[in-house]
Amino acid sequence: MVKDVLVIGCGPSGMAQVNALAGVDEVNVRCFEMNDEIGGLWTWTDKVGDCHGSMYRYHQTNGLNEFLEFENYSFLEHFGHLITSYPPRAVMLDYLKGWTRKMGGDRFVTLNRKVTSVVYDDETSKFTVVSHDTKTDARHLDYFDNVVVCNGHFSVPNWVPPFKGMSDYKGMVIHAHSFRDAQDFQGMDVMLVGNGYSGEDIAMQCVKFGAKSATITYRSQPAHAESGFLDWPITERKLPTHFDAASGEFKFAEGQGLKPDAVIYCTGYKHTFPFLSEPLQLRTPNRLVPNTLWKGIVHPDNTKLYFVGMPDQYYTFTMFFAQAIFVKGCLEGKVAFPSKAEMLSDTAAWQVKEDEAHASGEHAQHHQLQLAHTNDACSLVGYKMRDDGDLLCQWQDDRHRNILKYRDCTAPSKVDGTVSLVYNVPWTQMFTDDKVSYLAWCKSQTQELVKVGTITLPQLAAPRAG
Ligand code: NA7
Repeated sequence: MVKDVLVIGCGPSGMAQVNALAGVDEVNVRCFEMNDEIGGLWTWTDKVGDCHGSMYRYHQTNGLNEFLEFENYSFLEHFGHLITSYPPRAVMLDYLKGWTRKMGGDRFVTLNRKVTSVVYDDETSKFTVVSHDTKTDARHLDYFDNVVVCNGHFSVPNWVPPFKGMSDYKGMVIHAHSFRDAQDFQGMDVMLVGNGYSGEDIAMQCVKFGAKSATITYRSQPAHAESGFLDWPITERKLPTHFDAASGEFKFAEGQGLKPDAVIYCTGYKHTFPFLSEPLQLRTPNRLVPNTLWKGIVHPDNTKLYFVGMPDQYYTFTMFFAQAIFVKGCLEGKVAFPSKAEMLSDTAAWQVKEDEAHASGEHAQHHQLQLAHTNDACSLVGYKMRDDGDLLCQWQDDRHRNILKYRDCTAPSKVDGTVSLVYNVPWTQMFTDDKVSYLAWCKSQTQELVKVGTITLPQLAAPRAG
């Protein structure tokens, strides 16, 4: 019997799922995406507030793109020439869209369609799904045998309690979710709360585009104690203790107070599924092995409900595709689901391993755990995710060596062995995110390298970049 399957969201996870299911005869797949284009996190809007995206202008990827590259779709196949390892956001979006066109997943997507309710009916064994057309507000009612949740988890800010006295602070206060353009902070002293990847990158963006200084405040430990930010006016300090209205300063346990013009909370995001009915909810912090989900994917109370892209991430695109292949296997009846108790105990055992990896303090143990956990699922359907441990270690080493220069580094492709280009403008001086001029330069540079015999490239079909 053909199964009606709904994929919710068409960011990289949803794309992976529709692509994995394209051409599967037993499945009639549809995907509802509330945006007016596919790409999720990789799309950009200047809208703030009640919107899904958390992307900011001028963002260049902050992980080596070689560990994002799909085994069945090289960058070379897409662009027709080499690119750099940390391209502008729009270039990655172009690649993702090209992959989805090639795989045929795009034909299942309905844009401007926001899912507002998903309820499971025990009598019919189907999900009742209510969705709205965001342009016309027309309401739709559909029934599905299976649902795959791919709505991402970098949209809803994890606001933390304000500092004591903060209500007297008169400067700008936003969460990273609403950070759109570093140029808005020119001439300002900025304080960041939280020193994860957002805190680090938003601080660097602000200073690069003209902020006077950035102070990254941390709760647990400094992230850049060894290498620092060289001569850039970026410092890391332990969180302030309170805001002092009399002096207009945030006060710290040690050292001088700080009078920032703006405070940006970079305190992470919350997994949120407002459209799922209570029995279908997933409640988890952002961790490598999410709470309760069997193999990081299957809801233990309803094995017809899957989540793709929910773990905290070292691996991203390739992991989403691996998870999507596992879901495909579930839909094809290849996976025998154990009892709920067995599923929960399997998840708990993986979480113990995750805790051990955290305790070790070794970066490599985290991504090794993610690889092992994903491949544990994939082994049930005869698939294996590529091991990019060496690239992940290189990326971390490059960052530690020089946080301002890691985006100028190169790496070999695991798919076709080609080595990425060094861009003619270093990241510290790149003030545009223009895709067209970036790709034009990459194309002419590749042609030049071929002409002088520095490289040879495999014979290619016409590129699919759009
Ligand atoms: P992350 O990686 O979740 O980082 C959140 C940061 O916020 C981290 O430094 C936390 O400190 C800090 N935090 C959390 N709660 C508080 C409170 N109450 N007070 C102060 N600081 C706090 O989010 P990002 O947005 O940086 O990165 C998003 C994803 O990008 C990330 O998950 C990766 O997958 C890539 P902690 O270290 O926990 O003490």
